[in-house]
Amino acid sequence: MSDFLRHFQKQQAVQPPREKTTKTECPYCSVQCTMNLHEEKSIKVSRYSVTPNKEDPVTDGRLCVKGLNAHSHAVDDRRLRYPMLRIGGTLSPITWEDALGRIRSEVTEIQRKYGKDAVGVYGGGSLTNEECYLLGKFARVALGTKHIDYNGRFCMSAAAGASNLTFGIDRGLTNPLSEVPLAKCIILAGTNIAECQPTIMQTFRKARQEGCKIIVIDPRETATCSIADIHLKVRPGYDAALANGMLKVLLEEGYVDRAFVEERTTGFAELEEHLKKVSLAEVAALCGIPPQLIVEAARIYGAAETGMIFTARGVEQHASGVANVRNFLNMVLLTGKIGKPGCGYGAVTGQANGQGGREHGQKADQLPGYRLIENEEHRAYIAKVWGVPEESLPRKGVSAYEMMESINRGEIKGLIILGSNPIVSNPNAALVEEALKKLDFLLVIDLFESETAKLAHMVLPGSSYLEDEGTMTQLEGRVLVRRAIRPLPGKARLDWKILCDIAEVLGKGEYFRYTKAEEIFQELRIASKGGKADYSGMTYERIEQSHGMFWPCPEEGHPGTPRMFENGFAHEDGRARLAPIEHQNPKEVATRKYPYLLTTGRVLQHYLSGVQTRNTSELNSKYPEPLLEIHPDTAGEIGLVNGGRAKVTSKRGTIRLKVKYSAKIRQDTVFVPFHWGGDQCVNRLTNPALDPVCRMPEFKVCAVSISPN
Ligand SMILES: Nc1nc2c(c(=O)[nH]1)N[C@H]1C(S)=C(S)[C@@H](COP(=O)(O)OP(=O)(O)OC[C@H]3O[C@@H](n4cnc5c(=O)[nH]c(N)nc54)[C@H](O)[C@@H]3O)O[C@H]1N2
Ligand SMILES: Nc1nc2c(c(=O)[nH]1)N[C@H]1C(S)=C(S)[C@@H](COP(=O)(O)OP(=O)(O)OC[C@H]3O[C@@H](n4cnc5c(=O)[nH]c(N)nc54)[C@H](O)[C@@H]3O)O[C@H]1N2
Ligand code: SF4
Ligand SMILES: [Mo]
Repeated sequence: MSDFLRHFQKQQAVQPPREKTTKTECPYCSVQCTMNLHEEKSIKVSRYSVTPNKEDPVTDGRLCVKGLNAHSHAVDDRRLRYPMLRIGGTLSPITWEDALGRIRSEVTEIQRKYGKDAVGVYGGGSLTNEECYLLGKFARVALGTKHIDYNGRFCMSAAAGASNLTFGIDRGLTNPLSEVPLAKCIILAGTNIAECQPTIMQTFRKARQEGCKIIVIDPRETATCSIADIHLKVRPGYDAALANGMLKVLLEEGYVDRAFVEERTTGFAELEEHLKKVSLAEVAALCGIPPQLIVEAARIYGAAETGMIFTARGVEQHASGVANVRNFLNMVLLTGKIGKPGCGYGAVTGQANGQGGREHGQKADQLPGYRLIENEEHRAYIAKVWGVPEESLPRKGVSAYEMMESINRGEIKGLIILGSNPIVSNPNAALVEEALKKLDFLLVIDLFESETAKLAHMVLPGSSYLEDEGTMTQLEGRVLVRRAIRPLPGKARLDWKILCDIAEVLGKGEYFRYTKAEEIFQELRIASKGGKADYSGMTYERIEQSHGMFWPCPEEGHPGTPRMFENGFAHEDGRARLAPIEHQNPKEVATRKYPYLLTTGRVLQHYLSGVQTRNTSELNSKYPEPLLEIHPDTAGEIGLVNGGRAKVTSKRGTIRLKVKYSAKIRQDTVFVPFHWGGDQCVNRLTNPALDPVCRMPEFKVCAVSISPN
């Protein structure tokens, strides 16, 4: 050994690795668990690990397996580090200056030739509130296009649509999670909390220990069923019918809270009339559930002194998603179980900022603070905040999947995507891929070379949660500040800064001059003032002092609003709307050619289109490929073996998957998680039929044929 090496080794031995611990938040789901990132720095390498923040009041200091490994993708060497331009078929590094110059010429040329609306913007719910707000402003002011929408269209739109119609406002959970243990009956409809928001399972367990009865509605016996007293194994697509059956029991067996209905709702007579016509036997047959079990479930909810209903994508991701949710809201209102401790409703929000992401203007019809782009007063107010003439604000555009259709028809020629991987997560994904290939200019701002980035003309390296500061609104409606704790890798830039840089080269820089995220928040506060999602009373300082603040918070002295609807609903007359809901069959039912129902969703280890979690070996090794969950009897009929391969075909395409027997799923239904792209992308099969109100696609049911492969 040379003297130098000996010296070097000795040095290393005497210098213990330097340790640094910083507080951050998990970037994945809507619980937004806070955690500590530990960095152990020795001379050459840094080692990272994550531990829970024991003081987190929401999770009681827990993290799930995704959180425990959340540092992994963010510090990965495969992160994008330079802007890249497609030259001769491959993406090659270029400078920011060249990239921005190219964006200016592409965007200007497309808009000159085809008009302002020929460039679209597509956002996501993992961005901070500041970025969601800025993206909406960027589309309307820097590009002047009406075409902006985001992935929350596939996520929260049905629950939002239903809550707006019924309550006059949409905040995911009407009560803080700390009230869950006060409920004596909880209905979990199409929500798999054990795998999708694992760290809040403890609060439901606590409720159960206090004597709460839990009813789970899901075509599969999921891990969440471990806390269920009753499992209603509904046929996918029949939730509204099931709710009609339960409502009928509530009505006929005297569980209606007459005083509440009288004082705080409208529409009872119409609902009563409708329920008279509902046949429980028919409902039971449609849902594939014994009628007695439906009656029992309704009685438990009806008789309970307090109760809460939660829905998630199982109920919502249907072409009848809004109607489905509304029928569960009918149950909440009919029994008067809202606006009191332990009584309420929750749409269990999905993405990290799934709640804030839907409030501040990245939706086609929306302006900040839940204002509407077609409302003249709202337009005038926001135009004033932005300092632009009202006439310059575009009108409303179309929903996320409809943007893809518009691209496919050649109407939209340029697209800017920030924080989404649409060729994996859109329904009818093969068409979406074809459409994106037709674009004159596709710009993707991401952390990795995602499936969608691989198709792009230009890819820009954006920021991860460790580098990017801003506020996130978690599932309770609680706004949290997340601080930046690491430098950006390579030449990556902050997502919001990239938007400002593009605005600058498009000649609109004067509207986008911020030096830090907090300045954008100050503007967002003003823009949301007087809107439904009012953040105007919040400051970073106030938020940090109290582990988050619940909106609405209309003044600086205001404490925020943990529990909604204590005294009134948000419609002008203060009343909530009961509404008769006619059950509709899903758009595809089983036929001779396509005899099985396919439903889709999530597994514990992976997150959404999988780009981050597939790039995390600790997670990917535990669940490396999508499995077709199928009942052994059904598999036997088809001739599939456990661990063997199957071919699954819908009207839109075919994919091939590994088979996993599961006696826990209905015999007429199969389940496939959607975290993979390419030949394993289940969205090549899913049905893009859209809800008439909210434009949510029917991710949760389509008809398929299955054969051995
Ligand atoms: N591990 C993990 N956690 C996540 C995510 C993730 O990708 N991975 N994503 C986050 C996001 S963005 C979201 S939106 C949430 C989603 O959270 P969830 O909505 O809870 O997740 P899903 O698995 O999509 O669907 C929930 C359940 O609906 C059931 N289901 C299917 N069809 C029907 C039906 O017709 N009726 C009923 N009643 N149930 C049905 C499925 O069997 C499934 O168990 O999770 C968040 N958390
Ligand atoms: N079949 C089926 N399809 C579904 C669903 C289903 O249940 N079934 N669920 C739908 C739902 S609920 C959702 S929310 C959508 C989500 O689906 P997508 O919109 O595709 O969401 P992600 O996978 O989160 O995509 C995020 C992309 O942005 C990148 N990214 C993550 N964080 C950041 C960031 O901070 N900055 C930047 N610049 N990039 C970032 C990631 O690397 C990734 O490539 O999928 C929908 N699709
Ligand atoms: S529950 Fe959600 S936020 Fe918490 S650690 Fe798991 S994925 Fe992250
Ligand atoms: Mo979602």
